[in-house]
Amino acid sequence: MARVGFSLYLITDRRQTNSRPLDEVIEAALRGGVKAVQLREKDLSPREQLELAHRLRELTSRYGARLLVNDRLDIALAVEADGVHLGEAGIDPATARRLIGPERLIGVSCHSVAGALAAQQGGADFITFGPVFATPSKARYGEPVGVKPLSEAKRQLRIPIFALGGICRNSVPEVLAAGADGIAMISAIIAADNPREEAAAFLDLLPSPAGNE
Ligand code: 3NM
Repeated sequence: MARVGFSLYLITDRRQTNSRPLDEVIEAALRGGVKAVQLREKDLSPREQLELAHRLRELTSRYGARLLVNDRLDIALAVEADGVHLGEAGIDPATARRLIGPERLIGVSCHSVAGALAAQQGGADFITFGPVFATPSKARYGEPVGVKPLSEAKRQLRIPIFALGGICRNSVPEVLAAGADGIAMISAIIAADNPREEAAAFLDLLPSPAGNE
């Protein structure tokens, strides 16, 4: 975890903010202690993603948090993000590494033990693994895989593994017991009535130095 340095990974979805501006929700989560944010607004145009990335870069820097950009290496580089987050079927981590250099983080979304091993082999710094549980985020992430393959992936990986998909406060002990090094989520924080308090409550459940460097 040393290189990664956070254990709560917040993923954006501006459609789940209950009509609040995304920046406002992200800032509340940062106030609650979130130290890593992934910009994931795939349906925005590249220009719109770039503009949002600039704003989130400013916000995350202000709170000493990392910013990672989903898929778009160009946007990550343009705003001096701390890393990129790749899909299993996207640009492979080894190619991404050549483009973004040795310092920036590479996260990869994995859905199977084989995918997790391939991501590690390709040079990923960490992976998200899921969907562990049924996700209220509705999009098509496939059937929940449960905690068993998460444990199996953990057994075979050296890099940190973040449980993703349907994570709520109640499920944190189970995924930690299964071997997750951290957790990642959209709705539990983005759609929360009070994203600041929710983020802080999640961080309290995570082993120290949860969310902190
Ligand atoms: N990726 P929530 S599940 C963006 O399994 C994403 O790779 C997944 O949303 C994967 O925390 C997911 O609201 C959605 O369940 C997670």
